[in-house]
Amino acid sequence: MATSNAIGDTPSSTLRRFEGNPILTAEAFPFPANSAFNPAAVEYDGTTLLLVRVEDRRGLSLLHVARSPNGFTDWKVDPSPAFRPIPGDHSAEWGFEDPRAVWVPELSQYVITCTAYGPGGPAVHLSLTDDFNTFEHYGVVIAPDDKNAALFPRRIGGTWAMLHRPMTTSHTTADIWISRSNDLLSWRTPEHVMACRTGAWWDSARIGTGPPPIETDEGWLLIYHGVKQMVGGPIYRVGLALLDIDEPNKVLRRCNDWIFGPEADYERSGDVNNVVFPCGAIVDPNGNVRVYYGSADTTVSVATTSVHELLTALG
Ligand code: BMA
Repeated sequence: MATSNAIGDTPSSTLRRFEGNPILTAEAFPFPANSAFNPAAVEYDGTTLLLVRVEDRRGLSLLHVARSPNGFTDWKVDPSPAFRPIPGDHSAEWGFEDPRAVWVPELSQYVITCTAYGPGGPAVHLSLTDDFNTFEHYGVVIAPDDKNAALFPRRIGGTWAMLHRPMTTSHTTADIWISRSNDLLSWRTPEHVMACRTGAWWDSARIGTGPPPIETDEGWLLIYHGVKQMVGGPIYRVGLALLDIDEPNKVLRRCNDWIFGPEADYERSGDVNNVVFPCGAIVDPNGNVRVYYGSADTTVSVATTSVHELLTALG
């Protein structure tokens, strides 16, 4: 599938935009929607399956399944949403946002982490499924304010581990932390993993995990978003780090430069300008990677790379 060398992409760019971007817009969904963005991505039943955040015309977000035979084109969306706001359930009264999904071989299930949004603030919500039709909802597993949660695909040192982004009023920045659990339900006190950088850096205001970490021979590859606060508003870009395979609270390497940022019109301009926000990555058996991301909080886009290129970028 052709990836573009327009908009500044070159063969040596670490991530290259698909020339058919954006791949999904609000019009694809079977109800009046405002926007479709920030999707989880997995391989399911021979298709690429995205769990897309779709904002309805009340302003509330739900999660909706879209499937493609090749991961780039011919998207078909399910007739009704997979997750929708729950009237009377305060934790998700305003909907579900920014899912990440990962296949967990030990459970023979996909684990979905997303933000449940309600009057208490954004919180980490966890669900299991093996068919994206019926879901076992564990509900809110980490209290507000917390978001950008992504589970590692296997136990590490005997326990489940999840990256997430707690926010406290006493901290002005927002960093990546890790929590551990024996049952995916009760999570221990978080340990700090990686901080925002300071001052003029591109990731100085906030950082958060993107897709679930990717296991490699050199460590866990972490694709993350970083935010710089500008006079004209924030800019969301994408960076890379490598976490120790056995002690994923340890950062082995971190790219100084961002590897991807808003350049195309559909990333520069939308409901929120200047945002690329990856939540899903699919690695094929040859190590090719498709990164699915929200563009300007309005549409879904995809860019390609490989595990080798990502590790090379990390130096
Ligand atoms: C973050 C999240 C994302 C969104 C991003 C840019 O805080 O809410 O859903 O894509 O801001 O607006």
